[in-house]
Amino acid sequence: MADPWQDAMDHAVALARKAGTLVRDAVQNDMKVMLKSTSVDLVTQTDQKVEKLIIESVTKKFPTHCFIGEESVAAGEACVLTDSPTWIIDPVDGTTNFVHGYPFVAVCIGFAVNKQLEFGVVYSCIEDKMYTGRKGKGAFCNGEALLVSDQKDITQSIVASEFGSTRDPEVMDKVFSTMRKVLCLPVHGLRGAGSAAINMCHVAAGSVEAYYETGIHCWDFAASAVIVLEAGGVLMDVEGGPMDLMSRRVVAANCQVIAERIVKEIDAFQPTRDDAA
Ligand code: LIP
Repeated sequence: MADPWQDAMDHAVALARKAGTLVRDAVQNDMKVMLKSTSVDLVTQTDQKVEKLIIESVTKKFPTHCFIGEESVAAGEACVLTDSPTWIIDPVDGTTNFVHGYPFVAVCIGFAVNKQLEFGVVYSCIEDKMYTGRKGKGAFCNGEALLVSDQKDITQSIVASEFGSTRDPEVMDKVFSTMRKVLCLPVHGLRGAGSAAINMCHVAAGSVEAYYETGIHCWDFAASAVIVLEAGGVLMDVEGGPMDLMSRRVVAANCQVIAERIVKEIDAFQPTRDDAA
């Protein structure tokens, strides 16, 4: 049977590439940096321009489809995932990297129907790496199939995480305490690309065994969630149990054993959910 969402996925890949060119060009130029939720939560005109480009183009081609976009939500739109085909967009994941010219910046497009993720496209545009995942059909980077690491021993692993976009001392205490515990398992190393999506693509590609973070948003990880699963990985909530796209928390790992081992070390907290009214 023909794939009902192939056309949408092809369009997402083409749009991510176009948007990525725009982002890459903008890195060379002076940019106006604005602030969102905190003084370390940055946004630029490029974030806004790229999201507009994607939404306008998708609306023309698929007029009935819905959107959850990082910058549209920042501008006051609701963040509600319905059963309708929905494009979940992070125009620039790793905005801080983008502002500083740190080379991990991704255009992320996730797509869900009946609240189930169908495909994800993450274009790491400075590296020119196009990651894609289609439910039931595998994950790829520049056309090469992706496979998670086969490591089952956390002490032989690299784990990725981030410091996030808040500097609330209570949150920072939990972030550091968790990092300390994970490091002292011990693991081979702790890494962070500065982009949730790229960290998760590194799990899918087998270069890190796991990634966890609390405080991210659905647009940061919807697209890469499909890529991790299709590369053979697992997704979990930071307290164990199923991953919840609106919860702002995720553990992505190469296997269940490693995901569960990390969950044991996490000092969990619950930020305001993405779908809180
Ligand atoms: C960023 C994430 C990063 C996380 C930040 C932020 P943005 O996304 O990818 O991993 O630590 O809090 O959410 O804001 O650059 O799209």
